[in-house]
Formats: sequence, structure tokens, C-alpha cells
Amino acid sequence: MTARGRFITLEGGEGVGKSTLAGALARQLGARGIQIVRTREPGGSPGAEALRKLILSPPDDVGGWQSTAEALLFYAARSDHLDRTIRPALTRGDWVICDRFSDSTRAYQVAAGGVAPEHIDALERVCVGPTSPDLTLVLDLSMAIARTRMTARGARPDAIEARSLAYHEAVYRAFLDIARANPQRCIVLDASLSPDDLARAAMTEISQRFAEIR
Ligand code: T5A
Repeated sequence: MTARGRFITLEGGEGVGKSTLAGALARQLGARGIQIVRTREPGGSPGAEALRKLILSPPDDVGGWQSTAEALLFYAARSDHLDRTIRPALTRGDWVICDRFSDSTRAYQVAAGGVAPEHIDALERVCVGPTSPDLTLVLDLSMAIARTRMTARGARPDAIEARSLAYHEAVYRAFLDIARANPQRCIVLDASLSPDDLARAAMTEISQRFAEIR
């Protein structure tokens, strides 16, 4: 029987460099002969990608999602993503590198949006169950630098990016709180490093954690 693959998630605020790091990790782990499935949330399966559009670009007549409705949409997308993409990959023995996962719901919809944590605990039991990440890399970057990077990239902000500074400060603090509360699973990385140095720091943590790539 194939051993279950490893499940690595990348977390942090907007524009901290998660997608860039996910690409570098996929290349470097792939070069070591590991089958990688690189994916993201919201999204990562056709159904979840359809929900992504609804969440991040709500139709004008919706008037923006209220926090509980938004959390439920994220879990609908996550449930589909787990069933169609993540669990099959882990069962094959592939490694999954996922740009955002449940910690994002706890940071955005709970800490910043005010959804009760016990409601998310219940959704976690129903949708995620035992498929929780083996390792979470939390990218820590000051909001000022992240905003400069986002401005340089020039894309129009989506419904969540466009929220207030206070909302995003609560998100920033929440990721560090989550990392402190889960030291076995979470590693905080300094995301002000260059892309190459950040990838090197992440690979060091991954190889210390997982004997099969040493
Ligand atoms: N959300 C998501 C919730 O509210 N709840 C949830 O449960 C989930 C799953 C997703 C949105 O949904 C919310 C959070 C988000 O608001 P998204 O479009 O996927 O939306 O947004 P992000 O995940 O924030 O992705 P971004 O692409 O905006 O940011 P990244 O991936 O962190 O950053 P990246 O790699 O694209 O880099 C940003 C810019 O910085 C440069 C890059 O070239 C790029 O221009 N850069 C660096 N520059 C210098 N040094 C480095 N180390 C750099 N790394 C990247």
C-alpha cells in the first residue's frame, strides 16, 4: 500500500508571497522525485473554482457576503476541494502544497469577521475531519511591505482585499496567534526575505520535518 502523502499549507495575509513560495517548493520537491499537487483555496477543483468566483467577486445584487454566509461558502469549496483533489492526491502518496486552508477561515472570517469559533470547529469536523495539514508555513510580512508588493503588481482588489485596514490588521495578528497556539504544526517564516532565501528557509524546515526527503 502507498504511504499517505504529505499535506503542506501556506498561510498569511494578502500579497505576502505564498504563491511565489508554493511554486518554488513544488519545483524543488519535484526535483527530488516527489509527485507534487500544487493547489489553492478557495479553489483547487472545478466546483471550488466556481465558488471562488462567487466568494471573491459577489454579484452586485448580493451586496457583499455576511461573515457566516462567507464562511459556509469557503467550507463548501473546501469540502469539494478535499474530496476531488486533496484526498485522492494524498491517497496516491503525492504531496499536496496548498495556498491557504482552514487557518485562513479562522483568521479572516473568525478573528476579523466575528464568526463564532465553535461554528468553524463544527464545519471542520464535518468537512475536514482527519485530513488536516502535516505542516503549515505561516509567512510573516508587515502589512506596509505587503501592500507595496500588491500595488506594484497592479491587480484590482477583490471583495476581501478591499476590506478595511482594521480588518486586515486583525487577520495579520490572528495568523501569528494561530502559529503560537499550534507549534507542532506551524512554522513562522520571515517573508521579507528574497524569494530564493525564503524558499531555502522553507526547504530547511520541510527537510527537518520529513525524513523521506533528507
Ligand atoms: N480567504 C481565503 C478567506 O477569507 N478565508 C478562507 O478560508 C480562504 C481560504 C484569496 C482570498 O480569500 C480569502 C483570503 C484572500 O483575501 P487570493 O487571490 O488567492 O484570494 O489571494 P492571496 O491568497 O492573498 O494571494 P496573493 O496572490 O494576493 O498573494 P500571495 O500569494 O501571498 O503573494 P504572491 O506570491 O502572489 O506575491 C505577491 C507579489 O509580491 C512579489 C510577487 O512577485 C508578486 O508581485 N513577491 C515578492 N517580492 C519580494 N520578495 C519576496 N519574497 C516575494 N514573494 C512574492
